Amino acid sequence: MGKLNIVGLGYIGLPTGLMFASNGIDVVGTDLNESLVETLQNKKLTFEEKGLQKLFDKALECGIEFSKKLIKTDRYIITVPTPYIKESKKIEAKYVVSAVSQVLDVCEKGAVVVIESTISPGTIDKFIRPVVEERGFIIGKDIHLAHAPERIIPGNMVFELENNSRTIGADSPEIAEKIKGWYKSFCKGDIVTTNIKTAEMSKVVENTFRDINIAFANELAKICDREGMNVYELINIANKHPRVNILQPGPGVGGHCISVDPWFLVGDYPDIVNIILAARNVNDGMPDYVIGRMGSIMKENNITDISEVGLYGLTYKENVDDLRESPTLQMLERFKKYFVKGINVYDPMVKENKVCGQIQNFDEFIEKSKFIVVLVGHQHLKDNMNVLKDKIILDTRNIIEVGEKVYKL
Ligand code: SAJ
Repeated sequence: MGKLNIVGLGYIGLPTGLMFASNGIDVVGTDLNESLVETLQNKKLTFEEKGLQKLFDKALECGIEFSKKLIKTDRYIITVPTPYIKESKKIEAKYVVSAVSQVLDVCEKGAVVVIESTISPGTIDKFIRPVVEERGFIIGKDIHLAHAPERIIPGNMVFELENNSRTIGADSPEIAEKIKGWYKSFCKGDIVTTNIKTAEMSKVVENTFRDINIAFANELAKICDREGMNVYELINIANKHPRVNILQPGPGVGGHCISVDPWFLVGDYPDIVNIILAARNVNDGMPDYVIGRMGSIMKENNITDISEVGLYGLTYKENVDDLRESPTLQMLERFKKYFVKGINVYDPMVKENKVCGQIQNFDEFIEKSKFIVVLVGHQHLKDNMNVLKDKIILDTRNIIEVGEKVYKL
């Protein structure tokens, strides 16, 4: 077998490539983003993630290479972004189609092309096969297609890469087994093989399940607020039941996965979806709900000056530096729309200023903000709880002990 070419070195491609390389596979990672490739070639990581530096060092020792151009080989794993089109809610397949097309320009005859990026069910049939066939390739002979969706959770990627179970969908059991052999180099979990469409569907369904469960928790938070009840206590009690496992309410569902994938099902099955769409709407409505809660807390405490208000946390969840689809960004968009200016924003994980009002100095943020809305439960805040004691707080992540001036979701 030739080198394993990882195409797309983002949040999934990079750790995956490093993991393969650290486990004895000859890997080259490719990305069109020249500065990203140069950073990696200069032995610097492009994002922060627990355990990634160690893995990077090991992969470098094992000889991983990074390239701006695709090389000729007989095996590729594609890990490029797959967003959705805002209006239609259907997948934007152009990046993945373009990556496959570029692979066809260079690959060896009989090459195996595995797509790891999340794709909506039927994407390979609808968008990839036609491109391959138009180019004169016979699928199953000149080229083999497969889908091996990733499942790793930002914040615990390295552990989950090694320990999660995986799914591999291919046109034939032989190709599925061949790919399984590659992943077995590091994956300690079960590796289940199936057809391509089931693999596509399983990934989207897993993230949709979580979205629906979070929406349920968010709806409970609203019910409890109306009843003056503590939603966290309620969920804690309900979860003592052996078959109940409710997730946690929060300011909204961000990230590039859970807030995106259910839309694929909404876009493709508009006449069938009910729960899936309702859950999306509940979760997408949470930033507005938090703004509403902020308004009533400000009124209750006679706060009229927005520059006395601080939003803690810009990332989509705790202890990551990823801002994609973050609830805080969604709230800031709303403020912009209504010409609300001057709110303070702080996030210890975001070292460059990305939004108006962002402050890099934590002490300055604390000093300016009489009312703090905790939107992300970073470890940083847990380590600095003492500075919050005289503040009015809306804690949307349930990380602060209940107190006189602490409001919960
Ligand atoms: N959230 C809540 N309440 C919860 C859990 C999460 O409000 O109880 C929020 C988070 O704050 C965040 C969003 O949901 O804004 C998503 O966070 P997450 O930690 O649930 O998931 P992601 O997006 O980081 O990663 C998910 C994972 N999918 C599942 O757990 C089913 C991961 O395993 C996938 O690999 C990843 O999506 C992906 O790439 O698809």
